[in-house]
Amino acid sequence: MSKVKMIGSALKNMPWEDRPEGHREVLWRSSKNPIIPRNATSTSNSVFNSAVVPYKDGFAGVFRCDNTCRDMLIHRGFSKDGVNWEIDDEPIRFKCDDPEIGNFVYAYDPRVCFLEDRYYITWCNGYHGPTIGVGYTFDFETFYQLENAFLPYNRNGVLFPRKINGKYAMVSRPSDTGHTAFGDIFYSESPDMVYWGRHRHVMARGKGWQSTKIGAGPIPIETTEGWLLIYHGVLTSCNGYVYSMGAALLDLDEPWKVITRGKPYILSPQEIYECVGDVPNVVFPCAALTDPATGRIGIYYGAADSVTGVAFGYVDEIIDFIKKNPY
Ligand code: BMA
Repeated sequence: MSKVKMIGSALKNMPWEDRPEGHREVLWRSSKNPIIPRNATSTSNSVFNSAVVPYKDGFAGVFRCDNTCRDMLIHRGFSKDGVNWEIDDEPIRFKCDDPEIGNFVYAYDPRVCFLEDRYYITWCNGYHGPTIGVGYTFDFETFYQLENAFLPYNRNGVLFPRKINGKYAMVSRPSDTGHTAFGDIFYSESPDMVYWGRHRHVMARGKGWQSTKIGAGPIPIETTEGWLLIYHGVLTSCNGYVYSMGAALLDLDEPWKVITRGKPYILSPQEIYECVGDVPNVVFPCAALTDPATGRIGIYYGAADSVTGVAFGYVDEIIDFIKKNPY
């Protein structure tokens, strides 16, 4: 087993369940899945593809709640244990200096990244089509919106949790207006969180479960061997798209350079709540909690565009798995 370690503070209180006896795969699901039901707020049709972070003595989150009008909105929530969540009935509204940007159209698939002194939120933001919205909060009470990071069309904008070579860093997936049938992951950097450039290609879609398109999932996890990137990959089956999750290791200083990428998925839709819902056969990771002291990782993912689940694993086992099964 490798001696890989995650960088960061211990998180003793993160949710955890030991690997069930006889379970052979690299990740295992919480026995409490789905931890968030589709009707977690009074108006939600579905709560999925959502982001959580440690906050004060518990956890905070930004949740994708599509409502019963089928508007796509993001809501705030808090939890003591990372499993039982209180999610606001009202969506987050960002304060924005420029009404052209602040004019709300839709928001989905949020990620939350603690960086320097605040919690940045990125999401798929409606602005003449989907692009990457960027905002921040200090306290999960007041939310501020910045410029969109990119021109439309783009999705799955995911920040790195520290500057790299003195610049803010983000991966994203250039897309199209609809249910994009292609897509690779690119890296971009910014001096100020407003202007993004020096774009670099990171990974192309591949074979099998990741043959149609790929997109970054949780905030990349810094380890002694590189950035652990958990991402989703899509297969086009005769019955439509199938969303699974996989992992890759990126160079710490030049994250557009892939060190290792796993050929098999690490989790695919197999449980009933992942296979049956508004969009069947989807596991879509958007966040991870980590405890560097024990190597534990909890991956939060949307299931079948309806509910939210969590899966557990160990960082060294995930990295060993992708090294032993390289792309
Ligand atoms: C993608 C995004 C995700 C969704 C997935 C499956 O294009 O819209 O929000 O989970 O499709 O429907």
